[in-house]
Amino acid sequence: MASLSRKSIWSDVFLSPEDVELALAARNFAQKEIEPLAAEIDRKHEIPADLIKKMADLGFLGMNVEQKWGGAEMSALSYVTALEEISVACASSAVLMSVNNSLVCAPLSRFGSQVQKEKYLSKLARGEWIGCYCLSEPASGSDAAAMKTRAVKNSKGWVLNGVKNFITNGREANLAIMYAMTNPDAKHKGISCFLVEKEMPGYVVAKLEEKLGIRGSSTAQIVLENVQVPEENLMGVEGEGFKIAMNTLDGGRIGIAAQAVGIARACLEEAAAYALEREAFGKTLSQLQSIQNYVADMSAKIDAARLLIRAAAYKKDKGENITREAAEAKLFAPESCMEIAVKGVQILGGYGYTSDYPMERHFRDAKITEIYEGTSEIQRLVIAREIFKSIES
Ligand code: COS
Repeated sequence: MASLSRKSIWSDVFLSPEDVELALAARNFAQKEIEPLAAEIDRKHEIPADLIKKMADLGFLGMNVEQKWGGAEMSALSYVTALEEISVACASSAVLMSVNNSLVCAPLSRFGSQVQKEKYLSKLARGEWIGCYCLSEPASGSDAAAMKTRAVKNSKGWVLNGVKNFITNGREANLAIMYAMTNPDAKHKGISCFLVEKEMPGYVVAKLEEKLGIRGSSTAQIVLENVQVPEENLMGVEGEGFKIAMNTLDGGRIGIAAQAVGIARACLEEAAAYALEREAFGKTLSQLQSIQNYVADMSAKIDAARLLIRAAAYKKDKGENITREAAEAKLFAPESCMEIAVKGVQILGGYGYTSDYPMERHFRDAKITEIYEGTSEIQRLVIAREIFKSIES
């Protein structure tokens, strides 16, 4: 693979000195330990277990969890800053980190009982266990409340049956945050949330998806066949699972937005380095106005996306509701990322279309950020609803 003399193009705006230190440490780790493996991770469709362990040892898998539960107890702002750096190196490693932090440790920290935290949170925060988040199904993605998975009460707790689709970390996960209908007549108010262990009989990782991008990250179909879940593994209140799911996704969405900024930054850094080296018409590409225009647009969009993310993280750290801010970041960063990846490939021309350079991987990785944890269409719906709600109230 060809290599370019890239420089990091980032911003420390709104970061504390500790956050800057963290960003530099995350970058140093990502450049030394992750980036050299990124092409192989993509090709082999697997993140090496010892790399996951290294991420865990640095505290990257439980960044916001309290120290007493084995976490790094850092802010949301620190989390999105570190995640951006990991994403520049490898989007697959970044999504494993994002899901474990935002979609698994976060709801357990917020809604889990003392017993549930004692049993699961420390293992997950330390990265001894990996978690996954099971909301989508074969026939329900955006319309999450239309799920068919059922949980029926019996003398020992709950019996779960159903199929969950597109589950990130599904191959590695030891614990699933699992949503199921406990009262189908009540629609979204009949959804509850369960903690389901991979080792519980009837929990089957049925299929691994072949994907366009983030190929190192596993995406599984999980089938539940009469899985007996103990009563104490109901998380939160029965019937409040949908609210847990939505609240969790508010936090998750700023993580995916940070992943999109990281991928976009990789595109910009590589395209700019290439444009400084490559000559055409007796000049370097960097001296051609069309290329300058592309680079300028890429940079402005990355900076704007990052500001949306940091604004949402800042509000989250103050304990405020971030439904609109998270949806705006999750809308703007991924759509910008996709545009930037298209421009990145264009600047490298034929080389951008081959695996000689990492650009084609970034291009493939970019697309999913517009889809998972709520499509761009869903983010627009959420933003518009929040705007009208704020005017009406
Ligand atoms: N935080 C807390 N509660 C929320 C919430 C949030 N961000 N968003 C909605 N709710 C609550 C509502 O307040 C409402 O509560 P009440 O019943 O007490 O009024 C309830 O949840 C239902 O909300 P709503 O009527 O908005 O639900 P809808 O079915 O119309 O749709 C959308 C909600 C479309 C926004 C939701 O289904 C969604 O986000 N879909 C995308 C799911 C997704 O991201 N999937 C990706 C897979 S997970 S990787």
